[in-house]
Amino acid sequence: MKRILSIQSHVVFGCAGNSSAVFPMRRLGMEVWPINTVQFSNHTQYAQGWKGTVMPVGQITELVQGLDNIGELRNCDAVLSGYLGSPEQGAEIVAAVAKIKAVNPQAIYFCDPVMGHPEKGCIVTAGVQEFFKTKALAAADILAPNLLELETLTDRQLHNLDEVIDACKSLLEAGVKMVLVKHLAKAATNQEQFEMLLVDKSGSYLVSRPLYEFEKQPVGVGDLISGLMLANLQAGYQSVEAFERTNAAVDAVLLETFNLQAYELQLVRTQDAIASPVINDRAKRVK
Ligand code: PXL
Repeated sequence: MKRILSIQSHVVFGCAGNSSAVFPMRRLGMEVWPINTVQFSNHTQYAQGWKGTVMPVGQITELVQGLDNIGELRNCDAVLSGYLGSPEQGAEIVAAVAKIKAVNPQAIYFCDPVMGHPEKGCIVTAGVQEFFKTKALAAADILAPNLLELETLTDRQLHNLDEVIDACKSLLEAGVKMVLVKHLAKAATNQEQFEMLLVDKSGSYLVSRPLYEFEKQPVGVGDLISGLMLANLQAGYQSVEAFERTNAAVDAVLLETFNLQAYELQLVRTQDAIASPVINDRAKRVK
């Protein structure tokens, strides 16, 4: 049994942050310890807005101290972070990672650098970007940016796959062991498909899945991708197979969501596909 400390947002209704990633990770057999960075009624992309609060500074540190007091910190195999409510929470996460690695050197830090998409309504507080570019980058074993986040992390403009691979390699040179680009967007090789890229020391790999014509694109897909990738890795799958399984599971969730014309991800209805995905698209080695 692997244990994952998952530090990201909580929404009461629907799927984003922990509310998107925790159930799928558990369905893959992980023991998940959620810490919530915010508690919102719903994700921030509803036209009607949202209610709720950012968790106070100090709470992550306090909860991690509590886990240490009961002797559980050394049992933590991985830390996953996503949507942050404040840059101070970022510093607390990096300190928690250091504390965990001191008692379990095998533990890894999977960082999804959620930077927001103001034009889409994904609002992330000022200062969080800077945290990811500096402290998170130095501490992360695995990074899972989308294209925009990768551009910000590397201070580069990325127009095509070669440039994206180069940018990922620059992160590997900085000490990150694996980079998963959750969405290649304008740098994709086929604009009719949804493409993701995995770069690690074994090479660079592309997977694709169909694009569904949603009226309103569901939120929390990136959080689902990161959670599934980490859980599949922790379950013992090699990086490329974990990547293929993640892609296939996300496709199953999105297809069901699309077929039901739903706005929120249909995770419960697709739980069997999450646990045992049917892989139609094998990863293609691109470098
Ligand atoms: O999926 C990113 C995300 C996470 N958490 C919250 C969000 C969003 C995107 O809008 O609102 C609360």
